[in-house]
Amino acid sequence: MKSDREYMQLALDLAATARGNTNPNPCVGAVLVKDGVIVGTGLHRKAGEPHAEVHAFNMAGDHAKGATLYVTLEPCSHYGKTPPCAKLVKESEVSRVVVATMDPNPSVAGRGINLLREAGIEVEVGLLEEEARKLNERFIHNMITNKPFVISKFAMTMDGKIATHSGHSKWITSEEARLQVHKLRHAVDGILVGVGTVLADNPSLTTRLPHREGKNPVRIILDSELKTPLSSNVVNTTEAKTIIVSANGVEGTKVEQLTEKGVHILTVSKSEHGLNLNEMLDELYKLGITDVLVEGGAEINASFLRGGLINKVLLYMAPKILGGRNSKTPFAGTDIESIDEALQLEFDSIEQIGPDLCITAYPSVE
Ligand code: AOF
Ligand code: ZN
Repeated sequence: MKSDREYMQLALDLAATARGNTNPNPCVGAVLVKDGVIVGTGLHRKAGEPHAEVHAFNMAGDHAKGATLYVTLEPCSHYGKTPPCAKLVKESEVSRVVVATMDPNPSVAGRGINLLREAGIEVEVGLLEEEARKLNERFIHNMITNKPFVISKFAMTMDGKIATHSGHSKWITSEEARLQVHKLRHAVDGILVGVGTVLADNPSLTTRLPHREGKNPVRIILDSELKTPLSSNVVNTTEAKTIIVSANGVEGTKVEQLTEKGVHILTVSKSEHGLNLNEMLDELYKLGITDVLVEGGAEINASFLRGGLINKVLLYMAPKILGGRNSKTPFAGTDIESIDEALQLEFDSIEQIGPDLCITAYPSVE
């Protein structure tokens, strides 16, 4: 017989297979076990579709009676796009429910668990909780802040350079690492760069995956003076939506021309250091963007750093040393005097991808 932990791990693995496809909803997995036999499994595949528990109960049928339900997120208690799972769990007459973590959605937030306990079902909460919270880090952040989850991603050499003095940067990391970035693009709602990157590289910022179609994130360009050329790829390629974020008050023919080409112009106020990024994040969240991959350049990265808006860092490091006193580094911005003012992070993991390393870190919580 397998342990509770192993069944929960299976539920987490199932949930993770839908990563990137469930936005704005969380990834959730469920496993039903009776007398040591798995009688039902399910995962939430897409917002609007049934929740994980529904699939698991459909599979189990009558076998659910007296079974144990392992679910990675507290069963919901509210009527959203779908009916409450806690009600279904209650009616199914399972004898025990093991939950990895609570649902931070204010419409649920413990009510699902209470409902089950009140019905006399034994409920345990907290098994593999850390893993479950990591799986839904984006969703948890959304629920707490009503803002998109911001991932700062950059590729650099071992000596911390992202380009030569003239801006040459193709390529720092290997094809394998670049492919992983495309997988990441597939999983996020928005990808953000500054207009400087558009002018320098004319990127299309789409998801390109071999052998399968990728989902394109919304392209977000920070451009306070509307310098994005009408002929640029982000304006002219139609497979992904483009939002240009500019300053309140921009108007004139460029606005009309861009709008005519299908670009959404989002205006925000200007702060001392440029566009008000906090306000921008609020607006993007209202537009349904739950996470944003910030791909540079160095000034944009610095603006997010200065604003304390980075929620996760993905550093791709190539085994190269570039040198050069004028080579570019990932974060520019205004100089600070003391090392104490640095953003303090904690390393989470290191993964080798081909010849490169991918280092994941999160800002420390005080
Ligand atoms: C669960 N199991 O598989 C998921 C849950 O609009 P709806 O009806 O899809 O509800 C979305 C909310 O339900 C979402 O914000 C989160 O609180 C919860 N997601 N809950 O019990 C699932 N996907
Ligand atoms: Zn549910």
